Amino acid sequence: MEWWLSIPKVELHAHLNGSIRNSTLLELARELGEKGTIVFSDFEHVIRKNDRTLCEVFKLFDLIHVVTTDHKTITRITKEVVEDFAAENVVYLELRTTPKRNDSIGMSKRSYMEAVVDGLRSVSSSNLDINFSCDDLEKFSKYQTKKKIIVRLLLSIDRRESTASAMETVNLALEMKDMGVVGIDLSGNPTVGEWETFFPALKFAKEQGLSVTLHCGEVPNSVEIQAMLDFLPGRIGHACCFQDEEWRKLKSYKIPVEICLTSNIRTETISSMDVHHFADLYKENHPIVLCTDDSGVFSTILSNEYALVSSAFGLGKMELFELARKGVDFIFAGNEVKMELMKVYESAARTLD
Ligand code: 6MZ
Repeated sequence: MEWWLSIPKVELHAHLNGSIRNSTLLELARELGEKGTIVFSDFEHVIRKNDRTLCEVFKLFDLIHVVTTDHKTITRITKEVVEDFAAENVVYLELRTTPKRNDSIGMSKRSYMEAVVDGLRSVSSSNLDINFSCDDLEKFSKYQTKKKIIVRLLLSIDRRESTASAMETVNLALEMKDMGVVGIDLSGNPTVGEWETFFPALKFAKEQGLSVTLHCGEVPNSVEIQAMLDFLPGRIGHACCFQDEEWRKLKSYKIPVEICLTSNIRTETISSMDVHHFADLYKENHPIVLCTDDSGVFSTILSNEYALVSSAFGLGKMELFELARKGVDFIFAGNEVKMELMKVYESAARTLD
C-alpha cells in the first residue's frame, strides 16, 4: 500500500458530502442526537453498514445532509476532506458539491459555496493552491511532511432539481470562477429526473466556457445515455450500464471516463471486478482516470483504488504511475496548472523504485 500512497495522484470525481470522515459524521450525529434533532442510534446503524445498494446510498446522503446543514460544518468538512486527500499525495483535487439552499438557517446556494471556499482557505492562507503540513492524520504518519495540493471546485446539479434551480447553480459557478470553480457536474439518484430538465442549464454552462462532467449510465437508460454522449461533455462518471452502441459512441468521441471501482462494486452497478469495463477501456487506450466517488461512504481512499487495479487487473507499478500521470490531461483547470502538475510527475518519475 505504501507505494500507492507515495505516488502523486489526481482526483477528479469526489463528492464533498460523500467524502466526510466517519469519525466526523458520528461526532456531528451525536451532537444532533443530544439536542434531540435525530435519533443517534438509528443514524449510527446506517453509517456503519458496509454494503449498500445504489438506492440505499441515496437514502444515506439524505441522512448525511441532515447533519451537515450549517455553514460552520460545511467549512469544517471541506477542510478535512482536502487534508485527507493531500495526506495520501493527491496533488490535484477537483472537489464537487451540490450548492444547497436552506431558508430556515439563512443559507443560500452562494453562502453554502462561500462556506466551502472558507474551508479551502482554512487549510492554507495561500489562496487555492494549498500548501500545508498534515498534522492530524495519524493513519498516514509517514506522509506527514509538507505537501502541496491544488484544489478546484465543480458545482453539482442534483437530478431532483428544476431547470430554474439548475440554471441558478450554473450562474453561481460563473460568478465564482475566480474562486476556483472550473465546472459543473450532473449527479444524484439516476432513477430520478429527466435529461431534458437539465439540458438547458448544461448547454448554457458549456456556451459560457465552463467544463461539464455528467454521471452517465449508472442505471440502464439508452436514450438518456446517448443524449448525454451526444452532448459531448468534458468527462463522464461511471459508464456502468452501456450497450454496444453506447460503447461505440463513447470510444469514437473519446470522452474521458472517471472510473470509481469500489463505488461500482459496493452499489452493485457492476457485479464483480472481472467484468468491470476498466479492463476493456484500458486495453483500448481510452482516456480514463481512477477516482473514489465517495471515500467516506465507501470506505476507500484513492491509493486503494490504484492498489485494487494492480491486484484485479495485474497492472505493474510503471503502468499505474503512467495511468495516474495521464489523469492530468483530463483536469478542468487551465494549462498553467497542467504544466505545474507535469513537473510534479517528472520529478516523481526520477525517484521511482
Ligand atoms: C450519483 C452521487 C453519487 O453534493 O452533497 N452523489 N450521485 N451517483 C453517485 N454514486 C454513488 N455519489 C454522490 O455530495 C453528495 C451528493 O453527491 C451526489 C448525490 O447527489 C449526493 O447527494 P454533495 O457534497
